[in-house]
Amino acid sequence: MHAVIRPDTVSPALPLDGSWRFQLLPAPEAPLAGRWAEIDVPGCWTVQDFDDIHGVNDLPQYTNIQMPWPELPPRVPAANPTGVFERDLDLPAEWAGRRIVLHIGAAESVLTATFNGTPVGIGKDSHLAGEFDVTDAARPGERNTVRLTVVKWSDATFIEDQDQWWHGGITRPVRLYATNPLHLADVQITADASGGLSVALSVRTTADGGILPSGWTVSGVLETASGPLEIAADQDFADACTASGRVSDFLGEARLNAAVPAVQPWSAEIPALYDLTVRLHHPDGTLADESRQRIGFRDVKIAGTDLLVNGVRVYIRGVNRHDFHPLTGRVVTPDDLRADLNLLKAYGFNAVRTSHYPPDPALLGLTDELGFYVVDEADIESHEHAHEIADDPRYLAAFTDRVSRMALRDKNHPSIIIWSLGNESDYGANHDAAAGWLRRYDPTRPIQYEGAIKDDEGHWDKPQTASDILCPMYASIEAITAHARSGRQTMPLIQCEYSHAMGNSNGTLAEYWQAIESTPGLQGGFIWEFWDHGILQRLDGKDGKAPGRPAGPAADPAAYADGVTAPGYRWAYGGDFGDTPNDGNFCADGVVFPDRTPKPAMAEHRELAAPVRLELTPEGEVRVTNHQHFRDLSWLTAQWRLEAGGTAPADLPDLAPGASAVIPLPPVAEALATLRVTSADGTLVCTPQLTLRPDDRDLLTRADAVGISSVSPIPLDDDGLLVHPLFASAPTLSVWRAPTDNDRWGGIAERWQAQGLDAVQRKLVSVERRAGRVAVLAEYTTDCAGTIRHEQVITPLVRADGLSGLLIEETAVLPDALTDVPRVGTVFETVPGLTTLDWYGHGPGETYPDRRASDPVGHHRSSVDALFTPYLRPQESGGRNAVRHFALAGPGVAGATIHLDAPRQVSVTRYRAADLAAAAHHDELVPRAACVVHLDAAHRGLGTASCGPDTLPRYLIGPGTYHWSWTLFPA
Ligand code: IPT
Repeated sequence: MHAVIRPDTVSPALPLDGSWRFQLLPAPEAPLAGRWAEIDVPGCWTVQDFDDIHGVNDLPQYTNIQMPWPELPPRVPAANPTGVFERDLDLPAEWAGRRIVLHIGAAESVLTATFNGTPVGIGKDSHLAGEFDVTDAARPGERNTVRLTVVKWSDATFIEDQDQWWHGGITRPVRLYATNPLHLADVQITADASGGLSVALSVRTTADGGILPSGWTVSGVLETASGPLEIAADQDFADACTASGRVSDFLGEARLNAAVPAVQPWSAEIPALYDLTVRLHHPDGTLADESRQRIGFRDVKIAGTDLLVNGVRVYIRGVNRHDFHPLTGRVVTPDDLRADLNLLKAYGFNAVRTSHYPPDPALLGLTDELGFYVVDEADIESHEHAHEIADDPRYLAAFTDRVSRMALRDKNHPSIIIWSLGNESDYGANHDAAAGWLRRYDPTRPIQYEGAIKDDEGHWDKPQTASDILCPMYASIEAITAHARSGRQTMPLIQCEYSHAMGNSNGTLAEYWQAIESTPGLQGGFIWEFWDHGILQRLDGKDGKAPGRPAGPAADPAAYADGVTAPGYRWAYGGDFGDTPNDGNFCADGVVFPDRTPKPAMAEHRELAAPVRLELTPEGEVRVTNHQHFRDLSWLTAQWRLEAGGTAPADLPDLAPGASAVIPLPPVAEALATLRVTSADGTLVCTPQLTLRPDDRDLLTRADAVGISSVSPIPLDDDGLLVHPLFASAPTLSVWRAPTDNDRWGGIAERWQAQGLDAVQRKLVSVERRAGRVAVLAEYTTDCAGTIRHEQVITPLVRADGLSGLLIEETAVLPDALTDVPRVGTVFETVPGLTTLDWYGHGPGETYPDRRASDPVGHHRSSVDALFTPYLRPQESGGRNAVRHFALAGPGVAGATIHLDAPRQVSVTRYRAADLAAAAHHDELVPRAACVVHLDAAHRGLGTASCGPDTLPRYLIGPGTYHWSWTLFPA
C-alpha cells in the first residue's frame, strides 16, 4: 500500500472494468463448470442478474450485530459463495521491460489472483485495494488472462461485522498499470499551516536484482499563486543515496523540504489545495517516475479539551457515511461520491466519518477539494465477538495490517484530521498494537477509538492508550455536559455517533447543539447516518406484490423518484430477500432516502449549522453574527422575508469569523423577522428567525367571532358526534400515533399497545344543550390504564362578515396511569376532494415539537399528498408544528378554515394512524380519498430512542387535564 498517484503520461493504465466471465460457486472447493456467465465489474453478485450456473442464489442479507451464521471465530460455514471472475486482455507490447501491477480497488471478502495461471497474491480487507506485481507472469504484446477468485466468508468476516448488508463481489475499479522498474514506492507529505512542506520519498527497483543504481535523484515542484516553486532535495539526501548504491529500499530518506511563503491554509470552509509534483530521475537525469497530488497546508492539534484546526476550535458537524447504493449495493461512482458530498455541504455538514472502513480514495480527493473534516476509519468491526477478538493474537496481524494500510494509503489527504481504529470491537491489545504503530508512523494526527474510552460505569476516565478523542456514541445531552463540567474531562469530546436518524427521528438535535455551542469541551459529533440502506427490489407475481430479486444496476431509471418507489418496486430492508437471520429495517436509519432525497432531518441540520445567526438585543435591535471559523460572509446574500408576502432587501455586513453587528430591520412592523440567507448560486443556506413580539393576532380569540348565532341546533348523531358537511368522520379524541421507529425500537410503542391506546373505546356519557350550544361528554376506556374523560363544547358562531361557523372547546382528563402518551388531540376525516393545505406555522417541511428548527414560522401552501413523508416503514409523519390556523381546499369542494387557540401540532394526510401502523413498507399504503386531520393539544417529541436517548422530559405527555379549542368556518 502506498500513496503514489501517477499521471497516465508516466504510467499508462489499462482499465479492466466492464463485463467479465463469471461463475458463482457454492464453496471455494467446488469445481468450475465448463461454461461461464457474464457479470459486470465492479459489481456485487448479490444484486446483479447473471446466469447462476451452480444455483447458489446468493442474495443480500442484512444483519447488525449478529453474524449471519453461527460458527465461532475463526471458523466459517461450509456453504461459502465464491465468485470466480475471469477475463482476457491485450497487454501493450511497449509494456515489455516495465514493472506491471494489477490493482483491485476492493473485493469482498477474500481475494486471490492469478495472472496467466500463475498465482500472484491474496488479499483480505474488503475495503482497501490489493496490488499485485504481475511482471513475471505477464506477456506484453500478447493476450493475457486474469482470474480473480473472491470468497465470501473467512476468518476476516469476523472483523467485518458492520451494521450493513452482506454482499459479495468486486466493489471498486480494477486496472493494470505499468511503471518504470526504478520507481517511487511511496510519497509521504507533511504540510503545515505556516507553509512548512516536507516530502519523504521511498524508492525501489524491480530491475538489477532489486539493487538501486547510484546517482538517481528526486525533485519537486509546487504550483503556487506566484508561480511554480521548485523544491530541491536537501543536502543529506544526495549523500545518502548516491554514496550507497547497494540499498534496495529507501523509506523517508529521500526528502524534499521547502518553506512556502504566504500559503492559504486548508480548512473545511476554505479548502485551498496546491498541486505538488515529485519526480524520480535516472542517474542520467531522465524521468523515471512521477507522483502528483493536491495537497493542503493545515495543522491539527489537541490543546487540553480542544481539537484545533489551524489553531481554531472548529465545530464538527459530521455524518457517518457508508458505501451504499440502492441499485449496486455497494458500488459507488466518483459522480455518486461528489453528489453525496455536495448534498451534505448544502445541508451544513462539514465532517464525515468513513463508517466503518476506508472509502474509495476518490471520496478523499473530493473531501480535500470540497472541504470536509474526515475521520478515516479502519475496516475493523468484530461486533458479535468483540470481546474475544480484541485480545486474540490470531487477529493481531489483521488489526495492525488494516490500520497501517489505511494510513499508508490515505496519509496525504489534508481532509483527514483523525484516524479511527475501527468500530464496535471492544478494546484490547490488538488495538494498542495498531495505535502504537500509527502514532509513530503519523505523529501529525490524533487517533480515536470509541471502544477504548468506554467503561462499565458509563464514565470516560478509564486510562487507555488508543484514543486521543473522547468519542462516545449516543451519549445523552446530560451525560456529555455533565462530563464537560465535571473537571475530569481530559480530551475533546466529539461523539462518533449520535442522533440516530431512523425513520421520523433526530428529535432534540437542537438541544444537542445548544449544549455543544455553550459548553467548553464539547465540539460536535457525527449523526448516525447518511443513508437509508433500502435496496431497490422488484415486486413480481400476478398481483405484482411478490418479493422479487434486487432490481440491480440495470434498473429502469423511472423505478424511483423523490424517495419513493414506482409501482412494481419497493425499498427492501432486512428480511425482504428471505434473508435470515436479519435485523429488519434497522438499516433504514439515514438522513437521506435510498435515492439520496433528503429527509426532513436534513433541513433541521442545515438550520442548526447556520453560518449567520440573529439575536434580539435588550434594546430591541437585531444583531447578526458570523458563526463560521475561517470565512467572512461575502459568499452569502440575504433578504428579509415578509409575513405579508414578498421580500425586503437586507445587507449582510462585512464580518470576520465570530464578529457581529447590529443591522436595520425592514420598515414593515411585523411580529417575526425572518432572514433568508442563500449562497451565490441561490442555494438556501439558512433562515434564521426572531420573534419581535408575540405573534398571537392570528390565533383564535372569542373576540374574532361577533357572536353566538341563534340558528338551528347543532346537529349530532346518536353517538353524540358532530354532523357537518366537512366531515366524513366526526371529530373524536385521539391519544395514539402510528409508532415511529423510535417508539417501536425504543420499546415505547409496546407500552402504548399494552395500555390499548391504539384502540380506545368511546362511550357516550351525556349530551347537554344549553343556550344554543351543546356539551358532549364521552369516556374513552383503555386496556389497563383507566378511563379518559373527554368533553366537547360546541358553540355556533357568526363572524362579522356574516359567515356562520363553530367553536369547539375540548377538555381531556388523562388518568394517572397514562404517564407517557404519544398525543392528546382531535382527529377527524374530511369528505373527499380536498387537495390543498394552506397554513400558518412552521413550514414548509415536516416539523415536530423536538425537531422544528428547520422551518421558520410563516404562511405556507402544499398539496395534501406532498405533506406526507414516505419513511421506508410507515409511521407517524407529515406533522407541522406550531400551526395557528389552516385551510383545506379542493376543486369544486367546499373547503374549510380552522383557527386554533394556540400554536398546535397539526397533520393532514391520506392515512389513519392504524393504516400506517399496519404497513411494513411505504408501497403497501393505500391513500384514502379523505384527509385525515389531527389537531393536537400536545404531541410527544420524537427523540432518538431507536438507538440512543429518548426525547427530553419536557417533550413528554403525562396525566392531567388538557384544554384546547378551535373554530371551523367555510373557507
Ligand atoms: C452503532 C454502530 O456503530 C453503527 O454501525 C450502527 O449499528 C448504529 O449503532 C445503529 O444504527 S452500535 C450500537 C450497538 C450502539
